Amino acid sequence: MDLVDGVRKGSVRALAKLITLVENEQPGAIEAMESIYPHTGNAYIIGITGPPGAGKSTLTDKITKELRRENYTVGIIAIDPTSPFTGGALLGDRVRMQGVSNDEDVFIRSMATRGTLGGLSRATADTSKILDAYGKDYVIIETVGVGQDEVDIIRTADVSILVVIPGSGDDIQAIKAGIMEIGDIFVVNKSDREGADRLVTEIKMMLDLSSAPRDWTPAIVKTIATEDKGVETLVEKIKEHREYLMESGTLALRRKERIRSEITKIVENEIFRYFDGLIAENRDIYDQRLEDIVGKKEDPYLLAKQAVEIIAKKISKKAGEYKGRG
Ligand SMILES: Nc1nc2c(ncn2[C@@H]2O[C@H](COP(=O)(O)OP(=O)(O)O)[C@@H](O)[C@H]2O)c(=O)[nH]1
Ligand SMILES: [Mg+2]
Repeated sequence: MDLVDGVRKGSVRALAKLITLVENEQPGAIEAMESIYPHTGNAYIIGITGPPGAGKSTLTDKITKELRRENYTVGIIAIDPTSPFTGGALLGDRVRMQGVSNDEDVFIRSMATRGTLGGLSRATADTSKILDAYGKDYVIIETVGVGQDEVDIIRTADVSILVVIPGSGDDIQAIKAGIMEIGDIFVVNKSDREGADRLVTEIKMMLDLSSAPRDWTPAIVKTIATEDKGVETLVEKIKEHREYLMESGTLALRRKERIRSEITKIVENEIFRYFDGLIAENRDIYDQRLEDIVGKKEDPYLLAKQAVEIIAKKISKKAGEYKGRG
């Protein structure tokens, strides 16, 4: 595997190419990930999420600068679910990360929503592993919002940072809606605006109310990303949290949990590909049967059961072929 070799030897070109290969699920992608995997586990993964415009990219830029001051290398994965349509958002991230985008020890990759189920979180997880194997000390994943894909992505991080800003009531609503539990560190960015202290109090109150059992009391940090204020404290908190994770054994548990959900994703993805192929091969029949189901002449359960049976046969045939080869 030339690309994997290239990545291991520090070639940025190989790095970019391998990420593209894996992101697009091109032939050889799975084999490449198989050879990448043994070289992972050294990078520390930071997940940053929050509503659009909260200052995540600006913060990522400043956190990266702080880490670079200490000579750590950094990989950044910026995810914007809306970008296939707007195109502009990714550019925005790049502009916001101008401070580090010319630093050759910082690698920035923008990623858009994938078509398939869970495709984005899989692509993100793989990219993060590739950056890890390349030798990055830190990988920062920036993602927008609170959808299931984003929650899955943030779960793949070692530390989850939730960014909120004063003066927008719906942010707190969003937190209430259920992502409160995933935040290890809360950042109240744009603290130059009115209401920052009130927001800190609100978050504290909500954390007190939350019944989720925890050994780590989530830190709350006020920042003004544009002025680089509070970022040093934030990086300190990231490190404190990392020490807690290591000493308590939680890091190992989290990583095991991550692998568990990744395996589920890989299996889902693989089976879904078979299903997609099956539909593509039988498009007319499928359409006709859909009509019948809509017209109550048939039911969806039978069709689904038959599809699963066909897929199972195809998979066992393929497994037989593997055995024959090996
Ligand atoms: N006033 C103020 N503006 C900020 C702060 N942080 C970021 N911004 C601005 O908020 C806008 C959105 O920032 P961006 O980092 O792109 O947000 P993202 O969508 O969460 O990545 C930009 O115009 C930033 O310059 C801050 O602490 N204070
Ligand atoms: Mg951004």
